[in-house]
Amino acid sequence: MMKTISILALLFLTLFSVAQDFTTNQKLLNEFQDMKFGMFVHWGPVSLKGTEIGWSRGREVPNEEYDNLFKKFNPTQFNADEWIKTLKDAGMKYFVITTRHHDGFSIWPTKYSEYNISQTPFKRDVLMEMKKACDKYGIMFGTYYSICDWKHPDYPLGSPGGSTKKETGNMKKFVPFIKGQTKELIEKYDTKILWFDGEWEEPWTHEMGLGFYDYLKGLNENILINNRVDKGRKGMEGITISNEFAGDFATPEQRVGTYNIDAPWESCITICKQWAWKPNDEMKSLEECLFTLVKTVGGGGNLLFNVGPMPDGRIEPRQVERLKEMGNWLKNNGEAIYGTKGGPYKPNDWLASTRKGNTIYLHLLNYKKNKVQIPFPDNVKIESCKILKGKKLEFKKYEEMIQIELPKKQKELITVIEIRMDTNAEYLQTIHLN
Ligand code: FHN
Repeated sequence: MMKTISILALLFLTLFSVAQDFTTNQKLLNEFQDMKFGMFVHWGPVSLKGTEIGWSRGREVPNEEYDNLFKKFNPTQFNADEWIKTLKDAGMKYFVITTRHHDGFSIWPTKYSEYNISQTPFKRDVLMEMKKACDKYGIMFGTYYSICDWKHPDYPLGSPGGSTKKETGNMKKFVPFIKGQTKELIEKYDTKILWFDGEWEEPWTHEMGLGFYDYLKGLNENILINNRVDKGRKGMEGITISNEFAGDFATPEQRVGTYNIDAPWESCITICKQWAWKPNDEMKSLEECLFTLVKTVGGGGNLLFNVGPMPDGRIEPRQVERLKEMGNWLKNNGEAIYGTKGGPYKPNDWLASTRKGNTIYLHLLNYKKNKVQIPFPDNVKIESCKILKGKKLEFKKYEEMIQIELPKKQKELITVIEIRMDTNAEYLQTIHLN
């Protein structure tokens, strides 16, 4: 009898472990990965102070003052179509906005908390307006949601930065709160990406993460959930330390993720320094923005590029201009980005590469030499070699190498070379360049 029970238990455990194989909607994941480039938005009443969202509460801005900023939050120049126009002009394909950050403020009229947009002078449901604008322009709509909430009485830790304890903390009451709110984001706003964050603190456990992932996929299997739903994220490197942890994609932060063409990942990086708006915040150059994009895509990942809109509701004109410049580059070179796979050459500081079907795209970064010599398999025949949408280039192959003659003065920040071959480039082994 005992023997059959232990066999049944074993059977159940194996079945359960197999069940751990998280139900990711592959079609949606492929669509997500093919998009490559998205807009991340960190925004809320804190933009009135120009300090960092969440972290400046109880640090630069006393809790009392921070928690009353919403009474003055009135972004009258907010225009969802304008934001999406900026997104499209940048060549971006999807959108993720902070719905509730660590500071606890919800930008939609949620029934689970009074501390939301409907209590501001602005009142309008900016989240629904963004959702509608995304649908109108065919942009995938995603929602950032912080698991930690340093203001909410039921969440055990508080500001500054989760460093204080709340007597009232009770995760048994807090988890139903976040389940309620995320149910609204799925059922009322039909979010396609649940971009979690704030999972690193002690009150949130692996068991809670697993349960929450299954709960959300139970509500709608056709959504993507990042790896910050659980406790498997390896810090800012963002990779998932093992497949016992839930999450459909990894999330390196403020860095180009490590080359990986087997498991989906997305780097989230700021166009300036701070996530939320800061007056005169240092903004990345066009070169740094484009190099970050091609190295990320060349490494097999997506880039979620962040802007922090101003308290009046506009995205800062200089940031709009910089994004437009990125979009102009993508207008000419988008075929070497969208829908490609990373590699076969691992990105370094002068080259990144992407591939699609029988074509490899070399992205030469600020490359001034008049020829490029890189390893290339002898058993692969080259049909054509040219500047993307430009002139044919002379090349010669020898001992597992290729030498390509380049036009004299390359003025481009990035010179993209298209190499068509007689075999599928996606099957080529990864080639490490010194
Ligand atoms: O604390 C947040 C930070 O404010 C921002 O939201 C980033 C975005 O990925 N994540 C956290 C820091 O890891």
